[in-house]
Amino acid sequence: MNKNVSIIGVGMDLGADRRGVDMGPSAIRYAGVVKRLEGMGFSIKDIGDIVVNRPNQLVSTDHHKYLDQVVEANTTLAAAVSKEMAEGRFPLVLGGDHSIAMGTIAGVTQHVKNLGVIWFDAHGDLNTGDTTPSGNIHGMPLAASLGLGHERLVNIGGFAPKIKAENVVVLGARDLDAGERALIKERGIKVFTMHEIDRLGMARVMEEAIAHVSKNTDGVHLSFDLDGLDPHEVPGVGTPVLGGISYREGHLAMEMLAESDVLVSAEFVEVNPILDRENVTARVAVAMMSSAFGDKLL
Ligand code: NNH
Ligand code: MN
Ligand code: MN
Ligand code: MN
Repeated sequence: MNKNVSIIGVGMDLGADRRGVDMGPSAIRYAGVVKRLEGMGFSIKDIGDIVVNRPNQLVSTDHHKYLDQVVEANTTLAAAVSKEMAEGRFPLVLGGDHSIAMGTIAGVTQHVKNLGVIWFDAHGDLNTGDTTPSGNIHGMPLAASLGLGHERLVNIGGFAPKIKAENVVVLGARDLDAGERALIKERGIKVFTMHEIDRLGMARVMEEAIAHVSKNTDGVHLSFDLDGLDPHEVPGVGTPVLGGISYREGHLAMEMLAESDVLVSAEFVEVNPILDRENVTARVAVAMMSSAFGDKLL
């Protein structure tokens, strides 16, 4: 893996229902991400946080809450990610709510034409303005990256679509909305729900997932929503869903990804320090990162 890593923070929570994930980048830095990765031999450049314009009053309407702010932040993020990659560095993006995946993927796909994506999440994030039950844009970034939904979201970075349905794997899903299920079937998106993880075991699931996202692609992006893990292990997430991936399973999944050496970019999102205890969610995020980056016990 590329030993030069750029950390990019995005202190945004406007895509989510509950405030607080805007502090995620600080919590993850406080949990020692830079030291941990440096200790593994990586050269880290922390570019700081992307500026996010927050309205002074949090009121919002319609099917795409805070659309202007979300588009603006993601446009800035896409440019920052693209710039770091142009300098030959691996972008590691710290969220922020999951809407920032639109910007990350828009930046990465300026350099990697056929990008595979592992979407680690309790949710599908496959809603559009027509299917969203909440109006929260963090439930839409995977759809938008596939070219589906509001044209302003779809065209972040100035082009669309970013990725193909056949190059995506969703891992850990256990809370899918009706419109998302329909889309998964219609587009044939590969989803390993908790059922498959229980039934086949994480090792087998990851073998299949890695094979799927590596086939016909030039690199793989890891989009890691902390709520994919079980809320007993990571309480600091805004939309916890019981029955998630255990720490051990998540850790194994990341180790297998590291062994496969396919990652070109990664993001860790939805850490909410307000809902957390003793920063454990951010600390788990750092542990998952170090495994994904090839940390070994021996
Ligand atoms: N599917 C729901 C929605 O669209 C919840 C999405 N929440 C997430 N996604 N945290 O990862 O609002
Ligand atoms: Mn998500
Ligand atoms: Mn989620
Ligand atoms: Mn292990």
